Amino acid sequence: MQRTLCIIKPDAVEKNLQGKIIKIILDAGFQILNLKPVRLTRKQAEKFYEIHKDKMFYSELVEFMTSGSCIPIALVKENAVNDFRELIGATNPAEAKEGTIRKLYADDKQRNAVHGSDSVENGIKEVNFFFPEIELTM
Ligand code: IDP
Ligand code: MG
Repeated sequence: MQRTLCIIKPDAVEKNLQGKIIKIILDAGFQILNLKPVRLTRKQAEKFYEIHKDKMFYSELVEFMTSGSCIPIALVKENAVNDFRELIGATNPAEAKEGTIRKLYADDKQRNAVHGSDSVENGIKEVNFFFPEIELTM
């Protein structure tokens, strides 16, 4: 079993898509370990996306991720990391496959509805970032 972190991003929460997105995730066989609506502080968003700090889009990304509430969700499933990346689709919705969450609900490359961890190691790290208590119970 693997863990992966989903975040329903502010664009999707603003459009009230959280129910539809969570249904897709559950129908795909993921189990929710925990979820909580949060308004990220600038510090949290900067830290979470630290890996992108040298990219052109970094400050805009931090701006976007702190612009409204988002919903981090700790997920578990066999092969969770790759399966969730498949389920969300490409970063740019214009390149995302039919039926993926980003194809269905993303506005553009930045406002792309959901986050998904990109490796097993980051899945564990990112789940712990929002849900440190999970480490103690699993
Ligand atoms: P990912 O979310 O598909 O893993 P990353 O390359 O890790 O994509 O980028 C993290 C997030 O930064 C993206 O989901 C998106 O919100 C934003 N982003 C990525 N590339 C661009 C861009 O070229 N312009 C604006 N925002 C971007
Ligand atoms: Mg990424």
